[in-house]
Amino acid sequence: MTIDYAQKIPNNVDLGSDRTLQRALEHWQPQFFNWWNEVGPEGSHDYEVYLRTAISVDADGWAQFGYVRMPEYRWGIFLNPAEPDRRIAFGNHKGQPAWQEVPGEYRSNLRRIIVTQGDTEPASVEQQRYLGLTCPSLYDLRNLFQVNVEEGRHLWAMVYLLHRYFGRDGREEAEALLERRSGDPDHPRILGAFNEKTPDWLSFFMFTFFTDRDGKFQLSALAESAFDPLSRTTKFMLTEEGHHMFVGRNGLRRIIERTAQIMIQEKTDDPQQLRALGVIDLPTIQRYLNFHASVTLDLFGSDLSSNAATFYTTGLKGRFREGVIKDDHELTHASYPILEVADGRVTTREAPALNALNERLRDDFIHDSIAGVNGWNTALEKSGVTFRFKLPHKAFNRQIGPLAGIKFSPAGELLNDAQWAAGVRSWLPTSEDRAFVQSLMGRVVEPGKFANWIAPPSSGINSQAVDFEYVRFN
Ligand code: BYC
Repeated sequence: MTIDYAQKIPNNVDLGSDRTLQRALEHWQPQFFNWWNEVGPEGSHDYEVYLRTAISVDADGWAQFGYVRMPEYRWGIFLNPAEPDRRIAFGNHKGQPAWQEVPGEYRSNLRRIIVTQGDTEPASVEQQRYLGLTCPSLYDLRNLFQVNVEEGRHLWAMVYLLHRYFGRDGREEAEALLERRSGDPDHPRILGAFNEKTPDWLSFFMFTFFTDRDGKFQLSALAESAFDPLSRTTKFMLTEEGHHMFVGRNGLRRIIERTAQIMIQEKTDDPQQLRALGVIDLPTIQRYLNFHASVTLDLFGSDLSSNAATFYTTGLKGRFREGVIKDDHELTHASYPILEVADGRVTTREAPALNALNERLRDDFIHDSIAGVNGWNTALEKSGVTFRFKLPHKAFNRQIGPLAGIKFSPAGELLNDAQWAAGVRSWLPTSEDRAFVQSLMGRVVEPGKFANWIAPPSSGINSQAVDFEYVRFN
């Protein structure tokens, strides 16, 4: 179905036929613009950016490229087409028709999941607010803005569900989504990682590599939901999420490629020498990786969670690729291994699979992340550099779940306080690391030019040249 751009809010949900809902959203829309102006990308108001906009959800329409003045981006509401006779794939309601309305008894849990998902979207825009001022190229600036406008659209996606299906409570939650602020001690965002700073582009690429990947796994689990509108909206969000992870994966690959190039050219792996040459030494990149991986691992929640069990048995949230898993999709008698500390060491023990669903999704995420990290190692190998990146152990630097506060090295060894204190500077970014990375952040906006610390991409966006004018400043 094509989206009707003649309407104030582009949509493929036939908004025009529901005057009450349309009015509620038209009331929320100016508040969204105020929020965007207040905490969205700094200084971007007059820029014309070569952006992808969805004009329909089918293959031809979801990625239309053209220049858009940033505040005029058309944030819309798009759901994937309904699957005829869709059935619930898991939990107590397995085999029953998917729900088109919210069952009363699941209202508050469903609302809570949608609010938590919705809260991450504006949070990430707030976290990335100042990055445009220090972009390493026009190409990267454009990618940042693409990510930002799409996170804004994902907020719209959740706000639509709140307004359409949750009445007054939903409208209040939609307003609160614009009131919380990333990192604000009085009104923080809901989940930990979304209150961290994203102060430089190395952090941004790590965030889009790891934290947007949490998005991929959580959205995939929600795409299985028995509540069909949530399933359809998250399926469409997932198509957009792919580009966000691409930005992270390729951004990091380009940084690593540039450092490796200088290492070979200058025949050195000395961090100080490399820093003096204006590139980011690989151990510093590993420390950033350790930080972002561990903070993101926390986003999956506690290893054992009765919430997760309830969400699954009641059909609200499934597993990653539920449809291809070969089991009974009820898990009442199944078990799953979780980590625990016993007799001074980490071991695994079998726990009820239903309660361990957060852990299972975390493991799916780890598997996917390792594949990405291996890609950089292959590139290092090809360039003749012996350094290898490694994902830290699942127990490293955790703040959520039973491993929180217990000290482990990135290799997974249990440590006492003195051992932790002796190692932490080589495992997590130090203030000196952060200051050094910050010192590299200039602003490069001449088409085809790139900051010294990052290699150009191998190709441009939408088959455009790498030196295409991705952003026009007016
Ligand atoms: N920080 O029973 P537990 C994305 C809370 S990213 C702070 O284990 P549960 C994106 C938890 O809320 C995807 N608090 O939790 C990426 C609970 O609090 P209450 C986002 C945390 O419910 C980049 C308590 O601890 N989507 O889209 O099983 C850019 C007990 O914990 C944290 C979703 O997350 C934390 N890290 O699981 C833009 C999907 N972890 O209720 C966007 C929706 C846990 O007792 N959310 N807590 O006060 C969920 O499915 C679940 O809420 C969670 C938590 C998996 C997050």
